[in-house]
Amino acid sequence: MNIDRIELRELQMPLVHFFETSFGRTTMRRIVLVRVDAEGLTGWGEVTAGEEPFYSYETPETAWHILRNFLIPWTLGKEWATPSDVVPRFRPIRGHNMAKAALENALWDIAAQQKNLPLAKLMGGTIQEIPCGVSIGIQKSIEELLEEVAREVAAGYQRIKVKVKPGWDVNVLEAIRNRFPRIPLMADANSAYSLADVAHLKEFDRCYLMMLEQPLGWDDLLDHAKLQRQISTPICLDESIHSADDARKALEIGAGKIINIKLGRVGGFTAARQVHDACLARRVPVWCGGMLESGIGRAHNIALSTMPGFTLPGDVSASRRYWTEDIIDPEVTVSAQGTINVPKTAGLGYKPNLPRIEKVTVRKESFE
Ligand code: OSB
Ligand code: MG
Repeated sequence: MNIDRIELRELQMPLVHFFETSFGRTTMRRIVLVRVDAEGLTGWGEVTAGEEPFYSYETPETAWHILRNFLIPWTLGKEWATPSDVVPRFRPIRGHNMAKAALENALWDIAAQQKNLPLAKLMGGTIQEIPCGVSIGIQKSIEELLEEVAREVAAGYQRIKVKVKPGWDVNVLEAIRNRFPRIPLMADANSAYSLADVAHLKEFDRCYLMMLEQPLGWDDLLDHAKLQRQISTPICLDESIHSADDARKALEIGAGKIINIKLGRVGGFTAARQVHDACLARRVPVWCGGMLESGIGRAHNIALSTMPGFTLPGDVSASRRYWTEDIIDPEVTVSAQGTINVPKTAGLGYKPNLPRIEKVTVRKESFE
């Protein structure tokens, strides 16, 4: 694959409803898209960084810098046998996985089109209908949260995840449990606690959660292992896992029992597949996390979610939960059973809507 041209765009898209986590509230997304043109085909990737360096240190600005000044010049004008070949080329840059993933994933989109295969098939995916959950942010009141949970359960979603933080946790989870005794329920703390909170975290066990996601430090493994020995709720790691090696170390020391895989956080499809394989070999279930993606990132998440180890419902849900109008055609829709039908056409399986993308673009730059 010979890369002729790469384009960066920054989009600004307002969310249908604000999304609030333990680290803050998002109302407007800034999304950097990478468009790659190679041998008459076009591939797309999305930078999943948050607007502020709170989930991780990456932001749309840092990704633009790393792509523009390093990753793009290293990729342009070269012949790549497979998209995985960019991984060792990108390795001298420490971290910046979301910037790397956006470019590598665009190459996978092209590779799938060249082979006339859906991206899911190219990645070795076997699941044809993926199970979906939703991630519900912190709301203004428990009453509003209960209404939101009721709406998503009625829509068919197979599990409900709620964001928690000190002061909005066991009280909220118990209110949900009282109203919905049997729904598959989990909580995501985005690193809002420390080992000093063990007594409080033990109270989560009363709520019969499928799992508690990333209760402790974003860069911690050891304290999660100490916590897991003291609570019965399974811990799921998100922020702390950046590679298959991280996954191996986490599972060896018992830092968690489940891993959430995000393409951006681990640096693209090649690394995501390695994390998946490391977990599958140890019979550890994985699921696909979300980063409030536009349709481009969402389409990549759908392809990832078809790999056989993705046995738990992920945070991959319908476009309409985020956007009044998504940037792909058709939009991502979810069945009444809470599933997404994996597209069977070549590449992403959804067509980027170019006029719509142009309308929400606030800057662009191209490289030849
Ligand atoms: O921790 O999983 C997370 C969104 C932004 C940053 C971090 C996270 C999330 C979500 C939303 O939980 C998942 C989604 O619906 O895209
Ligand atoms: Mg999370």
